[in-house]
Amino acid sequence: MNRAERLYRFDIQIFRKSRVVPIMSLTDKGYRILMKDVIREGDPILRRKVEEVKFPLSDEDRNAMDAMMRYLHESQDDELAEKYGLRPGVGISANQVGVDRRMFAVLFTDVMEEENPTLYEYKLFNPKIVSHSAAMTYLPDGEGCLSVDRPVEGIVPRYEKIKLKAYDENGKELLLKLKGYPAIVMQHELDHLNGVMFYDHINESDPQAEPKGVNIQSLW
Ligand code: UDB
Ligand code: ZN
Repeated sequence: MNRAERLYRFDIQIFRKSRVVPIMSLTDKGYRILMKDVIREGDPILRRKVEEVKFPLSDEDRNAMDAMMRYLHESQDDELAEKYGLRPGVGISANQVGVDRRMFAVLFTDVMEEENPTLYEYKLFNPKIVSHSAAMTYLPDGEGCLSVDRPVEGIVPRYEKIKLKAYDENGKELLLKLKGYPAIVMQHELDHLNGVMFYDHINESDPQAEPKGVNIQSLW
């Protein structure tokens, strides 16, 4: 092997090595979350209770949250969703992308309001249900999850109304009064932070059975 050949082989080595080093991490500014970043059911990460967020936010926590909200926006843009193979999401929790912080992002309009629907675009930190209705509701078509790659049928009972206390990205306390679809989305995301999956709520012996002894109505 002459000198030129050796250098050539050496260059290839460097090239191959550089290819396996991640260029960017999810907690870096400007990261784009893809489906490969979404943790799927079966991974114990989704079953663990997640850690409180501390204020002021660290750069890592802020960047991760920004990436989560960016995912929701891009996944709801037909062109970008197609280009990057994103599943259109209405909400995403930090532990679904491997970040151990009690925070989630939501982006949706209330499907029940026909004209001028309210936009729910929130980055929420340390969320907590402070009170809820006795009455319950559920999505008639059931729920799905970005972390679940199979259809799961069955009634997922949710509180019809909740009061959610949370903090915004500046550490300011928020009290959200939610009803119907928005309340369902928030409960789904908050469950993730406690290691709970939507199908944990489905009646095992009869998935389409409404729970007994509770005031419950389908959302539509
Ligand atoms: C979702 N999206 O994002 F009514 F334009 C679901 C998935 C699992 C199907 C991607 C969804 O409901 N999109 C939707 C709904 C509409 C109108 C519309 C788009 N999630 C979020 C999630 O898994 N977070 O962890 C599941 C939802 C099921 C009930 C609430 C959250
Ligand atoms: Zn989910």
